[in-house]
Amino acid sequence: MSVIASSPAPRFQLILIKPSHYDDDGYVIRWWRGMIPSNSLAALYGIAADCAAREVLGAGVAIDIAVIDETNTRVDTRALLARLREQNGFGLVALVGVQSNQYPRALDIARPFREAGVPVAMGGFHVSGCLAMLDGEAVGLAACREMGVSIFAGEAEGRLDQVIRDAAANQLAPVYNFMKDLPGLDSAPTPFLPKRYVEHTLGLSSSFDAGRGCPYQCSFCTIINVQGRKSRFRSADDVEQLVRTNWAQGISKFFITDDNFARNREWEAILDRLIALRAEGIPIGLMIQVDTLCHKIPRFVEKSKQAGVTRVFIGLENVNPDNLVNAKKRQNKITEYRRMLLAWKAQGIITLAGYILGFPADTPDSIRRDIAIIQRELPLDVIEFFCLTPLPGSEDHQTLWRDGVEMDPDLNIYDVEHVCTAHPKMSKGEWEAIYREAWSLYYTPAHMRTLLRRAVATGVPVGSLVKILVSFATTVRLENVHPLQGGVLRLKHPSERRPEMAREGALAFWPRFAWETVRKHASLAAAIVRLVAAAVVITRAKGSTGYMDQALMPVGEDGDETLDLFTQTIGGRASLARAKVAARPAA
Ligand code: B12
Ligand code: SF4
Repeated sequence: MSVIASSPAPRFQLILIKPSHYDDDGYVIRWWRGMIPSNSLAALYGIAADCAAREVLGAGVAIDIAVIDETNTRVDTRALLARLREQNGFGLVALVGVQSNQYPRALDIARPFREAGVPVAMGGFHVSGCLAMLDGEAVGLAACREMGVSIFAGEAEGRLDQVIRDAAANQLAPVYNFMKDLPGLDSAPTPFLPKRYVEHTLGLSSSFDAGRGCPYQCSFCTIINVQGRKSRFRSADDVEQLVRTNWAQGISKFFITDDNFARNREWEAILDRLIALRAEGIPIGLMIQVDTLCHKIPRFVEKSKQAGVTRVFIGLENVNPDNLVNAKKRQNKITEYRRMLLAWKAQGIITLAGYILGFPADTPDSIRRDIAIIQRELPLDVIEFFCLTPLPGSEDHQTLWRDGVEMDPDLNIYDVEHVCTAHPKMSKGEWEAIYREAWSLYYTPAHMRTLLRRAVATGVPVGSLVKILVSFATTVRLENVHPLQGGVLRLKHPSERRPEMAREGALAFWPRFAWETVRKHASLAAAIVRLVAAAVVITRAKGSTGYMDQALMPVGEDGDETLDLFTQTIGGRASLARAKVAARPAA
């Protein structure tokens, strides 16, 4: 938090809070160190710092900006209220990047501020998605109106001035709706967080979105309905400037958060600029997110490597084409999966894939079969499982809502780790059980050894892979949260329990918390020792660089037609047949 200088004129206190959400026991998910910094906070900070520099409240009226990411910092309401009181309540609490699962927590954070008469505004995917797809009341938006929390739908670039001025005049509008007017990003303030905030996450990396929007139409996706399907992008000049600003504070590792960087129309200019900056000596390291056809874009994979990409997240989602068609994810061609993954492997880049469980054709047995096929036949390093969830803002949610189909009323569990609606073939219990089982099916000690062998053979950095495997193999089992919500050393406080759940006494809470912490860390230490030992043995083994298995085999001329990937499902056979027809030379 910035220090308030004593001054006779009140200074506007802009408090940016990114809420976390509650775990299954009702406690806020918070860590000593988070895994990944919040890009929503970085985006808002960049825009707010620009407002402060331009003195949008008038010449000489200072704006102090405080940043709190609740996943790694406790929201000390009392201290924040005292700070606001010192400035005669001149300020705004901005609840930033609030997702549906964070909405109940965001309201709980807002309550004491509203009771004290402090202006509060909320933005992010929940309110934007609801206003884009629903009637302006659903889901739960009435709670904001009742509490006097202002709803901001759309993007803050070019609009935060107005919100700050309205808050300063204590005249926030109940709703700001810019959903039909998404801003261009060229020359917009770029995401930025001062180092003192970035240090609350591991690995000193920051983030930026080089663009927004995706051309595809996946029915479970909220992004296209909030950020649109047209590619809006930052210029290479803006990206260079943000890299330099970060490097000035010693940060050169970035997560580019575009949901599909391969469809950012400026990808090549941006990568070329990053390549030039690396040549200058800035040790840029990048993680990007792409689609399964990215390898078909000439030069994309190679330039990604040259620009410093070390990890790539791919929206694989499923290996059963029937499920992909059902989700309108027709662009995912399973016949291309191996080519795409091998293209990244050829560059020594770690591949991570999102995999959704609970599509209509899924059953516990089909999921077990598909995971085994992936292990055997796809050269993929890391997989993350999610439950198919009707996220507010998605077409799936809109359809169920319109049809009056029952969905769980507790938004706190819309975190893609919980089951929120019925499935045609699995009971809720079966679905929940196979979600948990999937993690242990994939991350077996034997398969992790195979992944390490493949890494040694393909030049993937083994140390980095070990770190990721530790997190993905243990977080669900030990912490009961998804690795994307994970961190180091879980922190809890009795006062941070969901108000709907009984507050525990100190004597019950602290001894149990201490014992849980010791138990979990002993188990974590054992997992680390096992994996590191396996990595050392495998790296030193004679002939390790020549390791080969089914997954690493080059795609055959026959398109691998005997693989289980294609023979085990009707859709798989049909996909292969279609791919063969497409590959046939024209008569
Ligand atoms: C990067 C990312 C992450 C990162 C970092 C989190 C972050 N928010 O930066 C990581 C990997 C940690 C992550 C984790 C998760 N994520 Co995520 N993530 C994203 C992603 C790809 C980009 C976020 C981003 O930077 N967007 C760009 C910023 C600038 O947009 P924005 O946040 O909407 O903010 C703009 C406006 O909304 C507005 N605004 C926002 N707040 C405010 C406040 C005020 C007062 C005002 C005026 C304006 C304003 O102005 C901003 C600038 O224009 C989004 C998808 C997307 N395209 O946004 C998913 C997304 C936000 N994530 C999602 C989910 C579900 C999760 C997880 C729950 C998954 C899981 N189980 O682990 C966790 C939750 C962890 C957490 N604590 O946040 C969902 C949320 C859907 C929903 N309706 O709730 C999304 C939309 C993806 C999806 N599947 O649909 N995520
Ligand atoms: S490819 Fe990804 S971002 Fe694009 S529509 Fe599908 S899920 Fe959404």
